[in-house]
Amino acid sequence: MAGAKAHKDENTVGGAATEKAGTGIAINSVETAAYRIPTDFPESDGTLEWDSTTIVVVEAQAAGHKGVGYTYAAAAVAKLIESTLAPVVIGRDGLMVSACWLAMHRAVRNLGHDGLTQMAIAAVDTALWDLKAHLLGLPMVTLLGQWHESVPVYGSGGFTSYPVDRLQRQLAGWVEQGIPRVKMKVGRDPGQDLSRVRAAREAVGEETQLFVDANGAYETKQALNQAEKFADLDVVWYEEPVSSDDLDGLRFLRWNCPPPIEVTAGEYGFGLDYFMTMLQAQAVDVIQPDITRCGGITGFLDVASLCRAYHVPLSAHTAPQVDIHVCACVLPLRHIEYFHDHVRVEQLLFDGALIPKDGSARPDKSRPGLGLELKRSDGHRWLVAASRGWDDQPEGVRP
Ligand code: SMN
Ligand code: MG
Repeated sequence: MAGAKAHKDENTVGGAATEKAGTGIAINSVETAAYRIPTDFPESDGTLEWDSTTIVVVEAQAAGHKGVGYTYAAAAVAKLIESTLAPVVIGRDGLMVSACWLAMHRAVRNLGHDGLTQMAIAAVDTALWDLKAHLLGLPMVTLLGQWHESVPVYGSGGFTSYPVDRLQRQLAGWVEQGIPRVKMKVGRDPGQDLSRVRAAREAVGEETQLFVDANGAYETKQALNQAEKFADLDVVWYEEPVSSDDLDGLRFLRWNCPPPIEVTAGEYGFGLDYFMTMLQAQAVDVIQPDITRCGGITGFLDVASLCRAYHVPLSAHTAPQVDIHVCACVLPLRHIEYFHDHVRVEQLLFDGALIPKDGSARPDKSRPGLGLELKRSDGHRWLVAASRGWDDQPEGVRP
């Protein structure tokens, strides 16, 4: 017995015993900024309405190199990172990302591991993986281990707030860009759903795979009834037909919807236990982890391994510019979501944002890490919160 302070985890790399050990490439700063960017049109789905998107960006530095990561969350996450996560990461070894993840995970024990805390961890973790790739001079796919040359994407938007002509133009636009699968929202006004899906089918033609996402808006039997009508329009993907907390309802629909239709969910998963429970319940045909929610690259790779074990394919939810790289390194990948809001935000804020070609996106191996550089001055007008180190914050942004 090593004494009263002995801790069963003291020898794990996130534990206190090895805190400053390693290569000596110490992380010397973790800075964060939140941007709120208005949408280009009012947006809604089956259960939520919004007119702006908030992204919290992290920049981590070591030995003169910089890594970038982000999450889509409330601006409060920037404060949480500054007060609670940055202090446990600064000074640690920039090559030991898992140790940093574990230290952050432990630091939020009393705040809870789900929700904003896990989104905060995701943003920092992604920045640290990007930093590590920069320190080693490697593209992210080389660092993580690549399975796929490119990742299939699906166009996603089709908001319930869109008039039919806008809905049709958006979905047809993706098809014109060579993307053979598109997703639209349903469930806000169930009486209108069928005619909107029919209009979408007319716009995208017979060859395009058509997905619908109800964001949990339906009751179970109502969802089944809708599915039978959607099947006539060759809908193949039924996302969150009922609440994703209703695993019995999802499983019922999975086995009772007309066979080409796959039932999917998983976007609100923050930790491994959530995904394990959903997989054990056999609730979905395809599971949809969101890398900006489920603990960043470290957490997402764990979820991908679970999917392999359960033989369930994975489709990455939102945040395409991180997904493109990480999902090229994930074997059970089906596709990634090319989500309208995030495509727009990531193009506005980052140099190096990739554009899919012929329905797939290919990681750029000529650039280290994620290949992204934050355009700080372009983002300035949308800044709503920033940490002390941020060099160009407008008056009044810091509390
Ligand atoms: C979604 C994504 C991001 C914000 C709101 C809703 C959605 C999806 O459920 O799967 O695209
Ligand atoms: Mg969804």
